[in-house]
Amino acid sequence: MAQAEQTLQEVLEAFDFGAPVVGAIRYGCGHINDTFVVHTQPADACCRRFILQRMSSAAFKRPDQLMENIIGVTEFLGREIEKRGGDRSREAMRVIRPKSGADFYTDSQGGAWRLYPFVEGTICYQTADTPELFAASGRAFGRFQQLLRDYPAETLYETIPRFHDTEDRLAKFKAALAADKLGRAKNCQPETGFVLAREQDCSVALNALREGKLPLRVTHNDTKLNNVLMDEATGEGICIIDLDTVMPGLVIYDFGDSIRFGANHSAEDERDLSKVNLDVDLFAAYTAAFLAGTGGSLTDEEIAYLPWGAKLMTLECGMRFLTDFLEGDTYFHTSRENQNLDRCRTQFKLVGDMEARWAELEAITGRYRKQQ
Ligand code: ADP
Ligand code: GN1
Ligand code: MG
Repeated sequence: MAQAEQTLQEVLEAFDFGAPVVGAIRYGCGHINDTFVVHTQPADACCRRFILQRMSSAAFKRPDQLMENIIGVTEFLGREIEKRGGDRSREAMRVIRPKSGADFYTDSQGGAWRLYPFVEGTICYQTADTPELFAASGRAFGRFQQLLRDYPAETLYETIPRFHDTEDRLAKFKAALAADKLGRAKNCQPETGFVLAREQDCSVALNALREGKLPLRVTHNDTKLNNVLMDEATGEGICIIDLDTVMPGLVIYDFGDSIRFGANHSAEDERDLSKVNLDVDLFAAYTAAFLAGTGGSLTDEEIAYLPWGAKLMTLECGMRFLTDFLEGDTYFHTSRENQNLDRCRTQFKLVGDMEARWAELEAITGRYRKQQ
């Protein structure tokens, strides 16, 4: 039994669920945290559900700082949503503190746990089957960006230092390749060559930031389709979840990571690469919706760099999967052999597609520049 299951009973007792707990089971498709859904049975109402998570100690070294960020951000979002006449209980996450009153619970093994209400009446999709669905996620992530526009960025901790620093990701990949501690480098030579041929690319966004062309904003940094809950009734993206990496970043990262994950019709670990193809119509649908969601607040330079956001997030993520493969699959959850290598291959296939269709991507985003 995994460690998380072993300590579950202790953790359940640390929180007040307001009704007897009738079960807790693993939930969702996240790669990072251990997520459980907890069912409770109030005496005079239907079952109430909660999301209980053990935060990944591999990813997050300071759960205290992480939770301070999340509490600050969720409370801020709740107030902004209320100001706009929204329903904060469905549109914003809410942290439920343990009985101790602390921000999270630390179990006897040192694991850090947090609790949220389950946002009912929503669906979490793993692939964007229609442009409408993908557009709805884009509006939601764009709106998220807008809602946090005035968040005091200087109060946010960097929960994972240099998270989207692609130059640093490249350096970490090279170090893992040189160490090759499991002898796996021989199994990924084409992928290694793919990265090394694109070393210069890894500096494009960072150079633009250093040159003052792209501003730092408060960004989500992990804008996968399965990090937005869609309203079952309306199909709109209502609640952005997985706030672990809300930090100062570039808006092109948020745009790009959504494209990486969602602008194709295959799973991230698909083994048949003939099924992995960039869908430019989905790219176009997302672009329009994301920019509308941000309220037209992006600068022309930011819009110009959107295709780079897509390519860099995809290249970077592929490099991260490859690094984890070389290091023995210690960061991303895996459920089968070579899964991280398969994930890396889908990412690089998509990077290749983006390169081949670069002019089309630039033409799509270029339409939204104010100065033509
Ligand atoms: P990870 O960092 O591991 O991806 P997430 O915070 O994204 O963890 O949670 C994993 C999954 O759990 C999500 O993709 C979603 O399906 C589900 N989930 C998380 N929070 C909620 C919530 N408050 N209400 C409903 N479902 C949720
Ligand atoms: C992880 O937490 P999750 O599963 O939404 C990862 C992202 C990667 C993604 C790849 C904190 O996202 O950065 O892009 O997997 N999150 C963290 O699917 O590392
Ligand atoms: Mg997630």
